[in-house]
Amino acid sequence: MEASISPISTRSSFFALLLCCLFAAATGAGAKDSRGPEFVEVELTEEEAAKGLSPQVRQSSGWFTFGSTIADEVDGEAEAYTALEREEQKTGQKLHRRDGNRAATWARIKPFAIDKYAVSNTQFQKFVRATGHRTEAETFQWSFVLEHLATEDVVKEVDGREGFGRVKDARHWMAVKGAYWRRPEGPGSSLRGRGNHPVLHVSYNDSKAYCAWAEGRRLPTEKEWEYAARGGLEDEPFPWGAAARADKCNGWTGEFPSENNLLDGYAGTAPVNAFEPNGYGLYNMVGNVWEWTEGRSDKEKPIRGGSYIDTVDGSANHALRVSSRQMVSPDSGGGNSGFRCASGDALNTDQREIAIEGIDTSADGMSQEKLQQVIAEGGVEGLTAYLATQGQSNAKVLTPDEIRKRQANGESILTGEEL
Ligand SMILES: [Ca+2]
Ligand SMILES: [Ca+2]
Repeated sequence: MEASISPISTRSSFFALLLCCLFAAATGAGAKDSRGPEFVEVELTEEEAAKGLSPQVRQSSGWFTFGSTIADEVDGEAEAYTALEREEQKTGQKLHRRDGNRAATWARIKPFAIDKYAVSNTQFQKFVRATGHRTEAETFQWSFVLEHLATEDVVKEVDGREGFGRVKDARHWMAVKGAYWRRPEGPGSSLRGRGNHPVLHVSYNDSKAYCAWAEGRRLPTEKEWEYAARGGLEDEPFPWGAAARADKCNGWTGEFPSENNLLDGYAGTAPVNAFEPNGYGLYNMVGNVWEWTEGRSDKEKPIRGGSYIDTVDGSANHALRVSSRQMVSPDSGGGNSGFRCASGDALNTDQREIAIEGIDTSADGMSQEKLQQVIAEGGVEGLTAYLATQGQSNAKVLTPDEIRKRQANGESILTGEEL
């Protein structure tokens, strides 16, 4: 699959161009406060080791591309996400998003740490034993299971008179009575041989409960998750780079949903430490299981990274990209939803995103290195001041508030007309 950038034809495209240039330069030499491969593995404390928690990697601070600048998602526009949202508001119809990418912004990250692995069944079991936690799937007494992984008996039950049936627009997902983390494919299934596989059927609320027990841990914000998933690469679609390699992570290979040719070795989940880690030493950021992240709305929470039913090229279900996202209700969960924890005091919300519009990148003093240095040193204020001194009267730096306002109004931050 080709990753393409929109042709440069409008003022807004300058913005896209600038982002791409900046991002391409971000790992370059001489960039103060830019991120590089600066991460360290944190040693577990005695308490953490006793709880069997995942080792973590500590990330240094830096700036990065938050969201997708890749323009091949829907109708060739990087603004696909906001455009779709607008359309949904108008029509009241939920539109399919192959990759719910959001328009890219230049985002700052403060130091935080994140688990190397998704939380495994063995780890979750420790938590349940210690706390008696009852997951939401247990409270509801059913959960979603992929037909391909279920036994004939379970399929019969689902489609029978007493059965709960299937998801209307995704009939491969069955509502299976008695499916929960310990019985991932419903009655008759077990965790045998899957202690080191990611826990499944956990909701946002269940994940939060685990983090609370883990003490000092919490869910990563979307920004943290994406920063970590990128593994030090700037504006690449995958944690390993640009190539849509189906053998690099656990997705679906073969004709979905009937055939899985096991090109990546797994029809369902893989162990949490399967496949090569990314540049930050993190495993399975894309693929295997969707991972819960923290978001601002109480009604919906973001999940990231896709799962074993998704594909690197987006040919079936979601695209397994670092920018892919879905918003789902916090009590949802199923046979492909899991999580990993983060820690750190500075909750990296989207408070400090920066966008620039109307800039003439061909002018003097607008080189990628220079602008990056200015942003790194002075943030929004520094950049605004610098652009003014350079005679860039058309350029406008959007503050986080302005970006949010526009997004709330359904406007794309890439195509603002009022400037
Ligand atoms: Ca697979
Ligand atoms: Ca994952």
